[in-house]
Amino acid sequence: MKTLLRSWLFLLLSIAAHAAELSVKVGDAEAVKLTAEDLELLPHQTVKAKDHGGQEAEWTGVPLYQVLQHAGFSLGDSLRGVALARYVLVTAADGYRAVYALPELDPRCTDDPVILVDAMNGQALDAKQGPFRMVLPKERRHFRWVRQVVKIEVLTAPAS
Ligand SMILES: Nc1nc2c(c(=O)[nH]1)N[C@H]1C(S)=C(S)[C@@H](COP(=O)(O)O)O[C@H]1N2
Ligand SMILES: [Mo]
Repeated sequence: MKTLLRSWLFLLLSIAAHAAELSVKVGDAEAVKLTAEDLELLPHQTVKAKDHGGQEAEWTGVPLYQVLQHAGFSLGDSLRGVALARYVLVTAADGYRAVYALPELDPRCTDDPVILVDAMNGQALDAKQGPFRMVLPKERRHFRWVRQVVKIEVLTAPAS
């Protein structure tokens, strides 16, 4: 009985740990798994933006290009050639997906950040939003503010 309880507890704990794991996959390379603790070690940025309900909040997280860099993908010296046909696909726990083009992530191209947020108003994100959420403070609509991000992929648009 005790063993059964222990294995149940183990199962529950692994599910909880798994939920907080983010997979970053660059092309055909093996996916890199990131936990909330891994993300905490990366450089963070805080921005102010209104949530979908119009409430102003402070969002803290890691710029998406730096998450990619951590997983071994660099935007490179200049975005041109085949790099311009690459894009980032972000997938949520509920299957919601959104695409971001590389120049949108590059601080040399734009002042509008694209951030993988892990805290709002100094608190870790709740289960509805987090543990990770995309935040684009300058984007007027919120459809790319993907909640519960579980996967980030760098893909290449097929040649036609
Ligand atoms: N995972 C996930 N993220 C999502 C959505 C969704 O359906 N699933 N809807 C998007 C849309 S269309 C909007 S307007 C905002 C709404 O943000 P809120 O749920 O925090 O109000 O979340 C965005 N992020
Ligand atoms: Mo929306």
